[in-house]
Amino acid sequence: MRGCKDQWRCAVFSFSKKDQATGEVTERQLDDANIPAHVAIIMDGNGRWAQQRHLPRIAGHKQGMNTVKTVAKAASHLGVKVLTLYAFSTENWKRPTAEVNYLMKLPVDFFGTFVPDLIKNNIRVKVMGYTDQLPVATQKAVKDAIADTAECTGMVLNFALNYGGRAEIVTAVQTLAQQVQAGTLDPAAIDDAAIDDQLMTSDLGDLRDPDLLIRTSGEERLSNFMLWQVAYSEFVFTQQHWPDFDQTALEEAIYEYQQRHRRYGGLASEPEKK
Ligand code: V07
Repeated sequence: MRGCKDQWRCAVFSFSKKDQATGEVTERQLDDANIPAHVAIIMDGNGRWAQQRHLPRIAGHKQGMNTVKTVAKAASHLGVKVLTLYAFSTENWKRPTAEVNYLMKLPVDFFGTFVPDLIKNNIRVKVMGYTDQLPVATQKAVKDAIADTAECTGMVLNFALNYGGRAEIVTAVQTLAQQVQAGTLDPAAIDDAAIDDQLMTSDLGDLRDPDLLIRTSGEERLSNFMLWQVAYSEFVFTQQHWPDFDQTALEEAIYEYQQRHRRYGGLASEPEKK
């Protein structure tokens, strides 16, 4: 296929979609030169997925974690550089205690079952959020996952954990205000880049802003996710609940992204971008 030497890698760029209603199969081709570098996903619908099966909500979260594993590997094979996943928001503490306790065990579970696979796939774990407020065992699992994959040079799997977009901006503003008060920062020097540098995505450098934001399960809201960073992102919403999302669903979303981006082909950046 088109000047590509790696058979397996190329195979994933061509995919077929089956229409559930008509049974019609469509062959589609992804443009491997236009894979979004940073994909962010709001993993919604675990509870609804479980409810439809008369299962407890936590069964949906468990299945959702397995989907994280599938989608992380698929994204990495497609050439995505950063995959950011909204795992737990600052608002999620309002859920029933038993559910929160279960969610807090997921990073531990994930670490115990998936780190060797991550290393094999050269995937590095990163976490953004107020992790110091998490239970100690959860913090340890997160730190271990980061440490054990620190040498990986491929895709960054970035979990937003106890993350909130407004809180992130508030923290950044407080830091800048302290620098102004200390006399080390001129208010006139506060620009886009100065704010970028104070956000939790600063260590991602040029890859800090998602090119593509996906939200599953039919909701079409941002829900306090990466408010600053999605200023120029393409948004793709899918009906599938997160546990049903898979490699084909990811390819579909990237295909949609590429359809929208074709019109900018050859330009350094789209017209409205700074
Ligand atoms: C969580 C599974 C995915 C669906 C959405 C909610 C439930 C993976 C992690 C995780 C986080 C940090 C880390 C390793 C793994 C996770 C929570 C929930 C709280 F270092 N999935 N997942 N964390 N869900």
